Amino acid sequence: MKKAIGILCYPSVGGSGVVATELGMKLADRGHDVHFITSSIPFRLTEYRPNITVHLVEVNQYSVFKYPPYDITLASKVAEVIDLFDLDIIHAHYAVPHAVCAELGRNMAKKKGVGVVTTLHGTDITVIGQDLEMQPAIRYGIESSDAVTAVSESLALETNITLNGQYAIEVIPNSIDESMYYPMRDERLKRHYGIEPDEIVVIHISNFRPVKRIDDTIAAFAIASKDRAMRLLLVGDGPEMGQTRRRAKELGIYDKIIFAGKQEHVAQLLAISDIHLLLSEKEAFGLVVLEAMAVGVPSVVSSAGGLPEVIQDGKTGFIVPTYDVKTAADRIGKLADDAALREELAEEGIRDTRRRFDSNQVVRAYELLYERVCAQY
Ligand code: GMT
Repeated sequence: MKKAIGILCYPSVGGSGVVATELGMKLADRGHDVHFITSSIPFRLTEYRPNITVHLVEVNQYSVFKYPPYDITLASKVAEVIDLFDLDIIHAHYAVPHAVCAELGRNMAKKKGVGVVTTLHGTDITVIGQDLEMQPAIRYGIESSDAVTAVSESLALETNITLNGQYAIEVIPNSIDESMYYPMRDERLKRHYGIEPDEIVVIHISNFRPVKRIDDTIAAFAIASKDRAMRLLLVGDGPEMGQTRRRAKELGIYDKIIFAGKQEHVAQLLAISDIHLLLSEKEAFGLVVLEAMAVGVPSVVSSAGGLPEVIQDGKTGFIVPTYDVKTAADRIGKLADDAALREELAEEGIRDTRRRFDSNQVVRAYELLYERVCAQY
């Protein structure tokens, strides 16, 4: 049945924002009324849909407050949107602050019986969850939600371990926009970056936070590229960028690296790549691995978090122990030397993306969850 759904998410670049926005667009395509309640227009909301409304949370900077009251303003906006648009459900992406604000907002609203669904994306548990000061807020966000989902089994398990809880967390994996990420190979961009036709391109895409272990990426590439014609395409920017450049110089591989900077659309960059690399120490899902897989680029990933739920070792890519730079280099070399193996893994990856991460199946899973939650009221 058609529902009015409020979505709380981080609108800026990042997997959780992408997942939430694309879910909202798919829900709108299926006839639901979707209301994004965020600090700015979600960057992936590129197409107009009459049944999507964005409600901006504008925080006033009163001189009496030392800190701008963002969370309270968000909760207040949630209450306003519930009453104005007769919302049935609020879907909060991240326990903190969004699930907490969703709960506060529904209590402030005049309309009662609004459901709250929370999706955990990782950082709220694996990073913020380690902060004991924040644990009561995370627990509150989870416990006050009518249903909680996690993007991987690993995250669901880690949530219960971290919070010492026994929460029933349903796993609904991430999916991608299949109209943006599909099997493609387009060598034209190579010329722009000065890449020779016979050079193997290894790509890493991230927000360059310490959790992504860029040092390991650089070190593994340095070993693998020693006697091979290879380039490393680094896409993204963040706090580790300075250290990455320094390390690349120390290892003598600076000239083999292309720094593409922060990019919103990475499909074209994946289309000139042969191997994708993600050696994070924590990763709830790794949306970029799925994007690479959909385009037809096999990944070498660490065994952290939910990555082994996305990649099947030896079948759709390679999984190496976290922090094991030598094994990562070995797998990169193996793929670099064997075009047929790359092709085999890529083909199986494309099939697996369609089999296990089909966006229609994922949206249907959320719809069924909304039905169940609404039936409680
Ligand atoms: O990876 C990040 O640092 C960004 C973060 C986010 O908020 O987008 O990503 C998290 O959510 C993504 C979407 O569910 C997952 O694919 C990422 O694995 C997860 N990041 C971590 O767990 C570190």
